Amino acid sequence: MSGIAFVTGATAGFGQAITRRLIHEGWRVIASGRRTERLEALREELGNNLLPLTLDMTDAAALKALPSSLPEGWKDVDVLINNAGLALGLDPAQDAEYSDWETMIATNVSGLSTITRALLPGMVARNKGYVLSVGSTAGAYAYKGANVYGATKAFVAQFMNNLRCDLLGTRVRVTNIAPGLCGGSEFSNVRLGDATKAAAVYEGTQPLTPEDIAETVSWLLQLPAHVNVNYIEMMPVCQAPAGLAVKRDI
Ligand code: NDP
Ligand code: 8X3
Repeated sequence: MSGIAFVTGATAGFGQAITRRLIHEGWRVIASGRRTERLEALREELGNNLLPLTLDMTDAAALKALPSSLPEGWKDVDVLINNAGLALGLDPAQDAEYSDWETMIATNVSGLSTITRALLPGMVARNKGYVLSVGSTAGAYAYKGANVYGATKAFVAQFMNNLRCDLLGTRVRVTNIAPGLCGGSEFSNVRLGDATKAAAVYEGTQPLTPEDIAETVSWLLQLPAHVNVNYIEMMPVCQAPAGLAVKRDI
């Protein structure tokens, strides 16, 4: 499979690694995010098979205007890689900032579902396409401080499951990739707002890398067109879902 891939969150981390990988494999890539200068730098690096697109995932009108708002020759998106997203904070629910919750829901839930809705009709009409979303292990396993972030990733998981039902009878594929601990991106800096605290998250570990995620995306896209992988959960060897907590004498 090759053609046009639309990568959200291409300015950093997974999205940047996925963009580089797909361009090197012959795809044309619409690389989107809010930081225009980073997108322009990517075009400088990767050439004219990359279309930089400044796009805020919380701007519903801009998302709904897709794909018509894309330049001629870029409207028929074959693959949507729903990667843009973020976690904000690790405070317990009772102390969390309302605004952090609102931003995570606006980006990870509303933005992701709106862009998917906007690009699906073209895929269905062409009877060819792929919606590949980056969920998280946080969507399957609860942990302290994950409250709304984990819930947004559970949304991604179930939205992808439900899309598979609606798309049955078409040749449009759907996958949820759910990584665990992954370094080499801005994720923890964004979440914790502090470089030292962010670095401590990965201390003494060998986490997944953005290139590991890009490798998985690349593999999925090379599978025969009749194969649909519903769900992939990835963790580094140093991580496992290691049990429930018990608090005594409360
Ligand atoms: P980064 O912080 O490095 O990258 C996040 C990307 O999302 C950036 O390109 C950013 O672009 C974009 N983004 C955030 N908010 C918006 C917005 N409102 N509009 C448009 N783009 C936005 O994080 P990662 O690469 O690590 O994360 C990518 C995805 O993977 C996220 O969905 C994250 O939840 C998920 N994930 C991450 C894991 C990890 O441990 N790192 C593990 C599991 C899942 P810009 O700021 O330029 O707009
Ligand atoms: C990112 C992985 O464990 O920080 O989604 O939630 S985790």
